[in-house]
Amino acid sequence: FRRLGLRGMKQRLLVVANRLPVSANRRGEDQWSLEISAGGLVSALLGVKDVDAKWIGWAGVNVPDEVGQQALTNALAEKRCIPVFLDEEIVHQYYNGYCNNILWPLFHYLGLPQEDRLATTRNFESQFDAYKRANQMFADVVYQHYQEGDVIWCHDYHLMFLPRCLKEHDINMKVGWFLHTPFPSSEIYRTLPSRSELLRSVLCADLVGFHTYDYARHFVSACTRILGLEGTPEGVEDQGKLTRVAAFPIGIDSDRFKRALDIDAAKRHVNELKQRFAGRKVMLGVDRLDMIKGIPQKILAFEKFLEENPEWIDKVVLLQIAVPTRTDVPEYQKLTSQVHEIVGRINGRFGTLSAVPIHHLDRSLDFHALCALYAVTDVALVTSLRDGMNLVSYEYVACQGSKKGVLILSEVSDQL
Ligand code: ADQ
Repeated sequence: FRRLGLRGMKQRLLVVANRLPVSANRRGEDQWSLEISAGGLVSALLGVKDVDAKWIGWAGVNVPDEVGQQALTNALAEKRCIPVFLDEEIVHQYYNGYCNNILWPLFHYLGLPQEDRLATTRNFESQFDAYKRANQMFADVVYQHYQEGDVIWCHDYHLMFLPRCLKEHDINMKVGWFLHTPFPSSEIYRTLPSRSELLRSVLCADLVGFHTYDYARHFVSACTRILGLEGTPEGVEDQGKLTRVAAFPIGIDSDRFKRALDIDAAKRHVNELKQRFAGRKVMLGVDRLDMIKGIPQKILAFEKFLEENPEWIDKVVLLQIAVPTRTDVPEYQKLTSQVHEIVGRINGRFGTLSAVPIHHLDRSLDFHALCALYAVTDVALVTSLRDGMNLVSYEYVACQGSKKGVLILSEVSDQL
């Protein structure tokens, strides 16, 4: 924050991310309930303390009527959140289409969508257009709430166009942009048709941050190779204007996890889990149900382990907690069915009358239940095929205390 010029509580921080840290559910015409959402960006930013921060983002629901919008705005204000209202069409094109079907797989080295390439090409322009319109809608909400001196912190691949919209509105706004995913090698990034426009827009920010030095280096190479700009040790220079580029590896508030285990609710969960799995070793997976997390690969590896070590059947359990995500995107629907099919087959193959080897839950867990699982399990399996950082690995270690379970971390994860 200091690098962006934020000097204490007198200045405000406006965090802008695609999703707010809470999901909204409608209970009546003007009644909303709010629930904290599970995901890395939210977890990472829970650690932001000692700043006067407000969060601007989409609440994850379509609210076409004014009464509903006003009621939701009021409910969110109590949580220091400000909604951006996106209609179904723009969500389909911008979020499901351009963000989740194009940028997300590309940034994780899965390439542009292979299936029906021609349809993707046909849709590409309209999706990119929707992406820019959506970013402008976020910018419009920022302008409504901006006060001179505020620092604006834009997050992730959803909002690469936002720094440009903000600076076009007011060149003096202090703008940072942080990417939570990997930034791929320029060889991969250059396959994106809108590569130059997006890079130029991100470069409008004053400070651009990545989890690792490698991602920052890839970004600078993309700017030099694609835009012909000059990379310097501080960042990227364009006609005398410097955009600073740096690595800011994200972490967790580890004390929050340790403290949670002192609460009665967590202690109850710990005791229940210990009784339930007594006499067996427990391996744990906690992921959003996303193709980059390598969930089918993890489950198949567990099957291979049982196949090669039959003495472990009935003595070890894999507990996979997979919170559903992007459920409107066909690729994610296919992944869910694939995981269910593999789990069913392995449980049929190795299960006994008294126990099954894999417990798979398609849902989010509350914070104390999650901490209890991290505390009692013997092994945590993080098998991402690529991941920006991966906070689950940190959370597991923070909750283990003196137990010293084993963290098995994919060798392509970037914490190594
Ligand atoms: P994610 O891909 O969401 O984040 P990750 O960093 O592992 O991945 O964070 C997931 C968070 O969600 C963790 O805090 C975890 O506790 C929580 N969570 C996951 N499954 C849950 C479940 N079933 N129930 C409850 N909570 C659950 C993105 C990038 C990452 C990057 C983060 C932060 O993809 O690479 O580390 O942002 O920058």
